[in-house]
Amino acid sequence: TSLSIPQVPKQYLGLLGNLPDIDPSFAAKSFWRLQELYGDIYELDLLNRKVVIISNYDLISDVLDDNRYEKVVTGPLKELRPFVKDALFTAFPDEPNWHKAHRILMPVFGPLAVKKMLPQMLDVASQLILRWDRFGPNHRIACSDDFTRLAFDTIGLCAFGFRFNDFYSDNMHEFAIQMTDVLVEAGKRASRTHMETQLRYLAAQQFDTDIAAMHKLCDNIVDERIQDPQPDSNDLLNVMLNQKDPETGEKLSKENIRYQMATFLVAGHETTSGTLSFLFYHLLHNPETYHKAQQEVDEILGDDTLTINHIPKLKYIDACIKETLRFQSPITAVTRHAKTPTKIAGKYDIVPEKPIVVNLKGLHHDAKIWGDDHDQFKPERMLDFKKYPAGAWRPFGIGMRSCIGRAFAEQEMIINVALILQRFQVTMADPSYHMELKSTLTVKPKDFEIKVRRRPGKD
Ligand code: MNH
Repeated sequence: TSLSIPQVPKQYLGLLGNLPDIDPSFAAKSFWRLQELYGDIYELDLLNRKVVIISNYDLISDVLDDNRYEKVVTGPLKELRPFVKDALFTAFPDEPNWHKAHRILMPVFGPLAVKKMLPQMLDVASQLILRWDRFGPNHRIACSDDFTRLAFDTIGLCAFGFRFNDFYSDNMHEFAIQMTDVLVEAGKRASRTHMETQLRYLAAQQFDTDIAAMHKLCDNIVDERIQDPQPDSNDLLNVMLNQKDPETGEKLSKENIRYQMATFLVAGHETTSGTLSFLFYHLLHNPETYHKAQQEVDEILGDDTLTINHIPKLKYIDACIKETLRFQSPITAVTRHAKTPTKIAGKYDIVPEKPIVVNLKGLHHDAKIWGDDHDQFKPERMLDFKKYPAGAWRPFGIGMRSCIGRAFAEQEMIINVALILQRFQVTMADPSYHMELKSTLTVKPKDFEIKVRRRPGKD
């Protein structure tokens, strides 16, 4: 037996497919709304492609299987390819450069290698602390902006020894602004017809100019490193320039290194900064969790300087990060397709031509897994993480194409939360703030502001 996948009804005689149902600047929100209307599996006709959206654990856990499904680069990711081509995130499954870069880069993103990056991470973290300290207790801090500076500068320094110095100017580095514009445009293109994209030629021109400028900055960093090698540095750029792929004996090309660099900045900065913003939002809305997190920092860290040995002991903060990523994953979906015709979860026929959008919000709010309190922020549930089935928590994606930067991001987030709680009492700038989401491919809280006051005795 086989169940059929409900097709979302089309308006306007079907001429526009389901495009009228999708908000081009925030497609994920439309997917969530349609889940409420049409259930945990439905099909959309986006004119240039038909996609199936799946939104519960039963269906999604089937699609985790790398043997039967693989990543499909479509929608916004495909639109990003002019910028990042066949680098890790946007490579098609059969592109040789994915395998090559994966083999070369996996070791440098492993837990051991990431531990060695602690000094650079602390360097940037201390810039954030200093900046907030100088602002004093009355300044309204645009949370997402400062966490974006933090994430951007951290990758720049750890990955290529480059200082964007975002904390030293009022405006974000032009690279960050160009990148946001490109991400937003790529998101819109995914829910528009090709003709409409071409008609909006000013946006198209801006897209190309932004990409050229960002490529130039990456190329300059690479050229500088070739002219002035840093043999003692442990950064990713050295590895990318010098390491040979164990299988082919080849190195990455200069052009490919540029795309990898751009990818680390895209994949690493919005996700990490969005998560940190959400995390502080939740802590401030649930004062008992704030209190517990701060107590943990006082017990484990006290007034000491943070070292690598403190990190595994910060278990409650780790649980807060995990719960934040469950509650609202900054990357809202990953896309797969069947390698050969199969049945999703043994029930729904699916062909390779149809991309399957894995709705992570649906997975992370499946009441069958997370309980009736899935809509509450409860880090406690993450202290005993193993009690949930494998695949129930997937904010870093699935299988062989899951996040290569996970250990990096987790270390960066945990140390920054600890250092902020150690030094400051954080409050909401506007206690009546009501969270709205903003989407630039990844989602983050819109216009969320905080105030920080130095805790007594912490100087
Ligand atoms: Mn990351 C892939 C989430 C931080 C670099 N990342 C993914 C995917 C998710 C994801 C989900 C899978 C996408 C897909 O299947 O289409 N990443 C995150 C989250 C955080 C994060 C939630 C932080 C929080 N990621 C980072 C950081 C870096 C990074 C930091 C780099 C410094 N991520 C990547 C790369 C990939 C990826 C590279 C693509 C991996 C591959 O396909 O081989």
